[in-house]
Amino acid sequence: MLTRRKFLATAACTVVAARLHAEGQSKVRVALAIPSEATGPHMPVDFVGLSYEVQQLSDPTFFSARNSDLIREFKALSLTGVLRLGGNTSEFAYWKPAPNSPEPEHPQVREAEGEPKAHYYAVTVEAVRNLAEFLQATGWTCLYGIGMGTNTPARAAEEAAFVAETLGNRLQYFQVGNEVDLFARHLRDPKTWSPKTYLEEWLTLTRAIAARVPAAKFGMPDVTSNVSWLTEIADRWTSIQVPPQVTTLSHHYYFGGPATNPDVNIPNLLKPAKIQRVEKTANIATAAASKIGARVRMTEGNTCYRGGKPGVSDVFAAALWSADYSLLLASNDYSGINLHGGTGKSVANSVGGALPGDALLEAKGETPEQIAAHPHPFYTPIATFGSEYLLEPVAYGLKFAGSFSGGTLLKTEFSTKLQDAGVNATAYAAKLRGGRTSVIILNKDAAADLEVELDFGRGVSGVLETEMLHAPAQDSREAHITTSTKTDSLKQGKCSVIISRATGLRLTLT
Ligand code: BDP
Repeated sequence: MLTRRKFLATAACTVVAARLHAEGQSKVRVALAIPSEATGPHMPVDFVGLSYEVQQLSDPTFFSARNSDLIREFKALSLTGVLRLGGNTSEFAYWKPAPNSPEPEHPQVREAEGEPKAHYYAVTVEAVRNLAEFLQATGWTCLYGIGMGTNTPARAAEEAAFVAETLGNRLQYFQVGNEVDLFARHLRDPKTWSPKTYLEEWLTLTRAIAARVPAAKFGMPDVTSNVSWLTEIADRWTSIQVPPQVTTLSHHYYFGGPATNPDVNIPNLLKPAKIQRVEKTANIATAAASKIGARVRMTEGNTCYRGGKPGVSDVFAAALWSADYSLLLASNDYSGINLHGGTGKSVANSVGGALPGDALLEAKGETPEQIAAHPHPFYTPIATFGSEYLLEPVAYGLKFAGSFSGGTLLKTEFSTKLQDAGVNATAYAAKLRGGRTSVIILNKDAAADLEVELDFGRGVSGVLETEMLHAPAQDSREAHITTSTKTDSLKQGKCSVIISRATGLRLTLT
């Protein structure tokens, strides 16, 4: 069982920001020049986020001001984060405005693999009040999910009115419908379901909400990965008379899945090839968003769908993945990212009742104690072990990348240069709020260490502060962020750093 201490970010005074490996192993050298002008996208202060199932609200003590241990972990991840509530279970939640309100009639739905069973959850006044206090205590804001699959306009509007009033300025926007591009599997008629019919329904629900909450803002359509829906929605947008206010176009992203899929493994997760896929999606999504004056957010995602894969989702490789993926999204002008997680029960329910990763561990002969030592769900950024909450490796990667929040990215060709040099590494740079320049280099290579000569430009002087994201190995069940107060001064604007395999390094010029 992992101890809490193992996970804590430690602050130590290390001067060398690297761990060199034994001789005989390869080292790649490359020079990177840092541009002085910040001409890339702005990374908002609330870039970092988490995503939870709406079903999590059925325990009103979870998101509550009294849950101080969870509040501490949220704040350790970010002081200005965004909590998104949604997931498959949001389609099976119903608003219960008073303790004696009867459960409404629910429409008939079909069962489909990987989708929830038709078990309905009440969202209560108490849960929303506690959520408001939780947000206040953490400093986070909220993207609040209201169901579409089995909801009615009247119930949606009533819930939204209470949520808007109770969350106040902690509410960023409402998201109505989760992964609507998959509704044809279980919630709607596959013969008629399309972006067009979705949009018609969405307008009915959101107009009912806007009638009660005139200032309501929305994010949509929260598709799984099919961003052609965003294009089609944006194309239809101009023909809508007085459309509700949409600030964000959203999609989800899971690297692969489910846990039984052998292609979901560490080498594939860290492969440079995924960069093209992410950029292709980003180009389509950002083009659609700019057409309607919105921004794009990746509102739900992680390493492996249906609850994650043990040994991939819950190890240090996931930290390198989340740091890299977050910065790749920021470089592609996303307004933020929400990594999905929560309790084992809520996520198991969201995918039909069980996590395929558990069956995988059982088949491998792991004992119940060994299985319980994994976080449930396997990909969760904040795990629940008994009454303890722990930041998992995937959260450390997000936190590491989140250090650029509020800054403006510098346009660089770093990643191409690094790949040309034959190393699986990426690098990003930003001008932080206050004007300091910061560089993050992620060495995802399993075999090669990296020596980088950084050139900040002639005449640039200063001292470099370093932070290292590391663990003993890519498959370690741990991650650390080590801060060192000071390293070398620049010599003629240059410095040389060594980044061991499976390590992230952040250098900030002070
Ligand atoms: C998404 C769902 C979410 C699930 C997740 C998963 O929105 O509810 O928990 O996938 O499969 O498709 O892990």
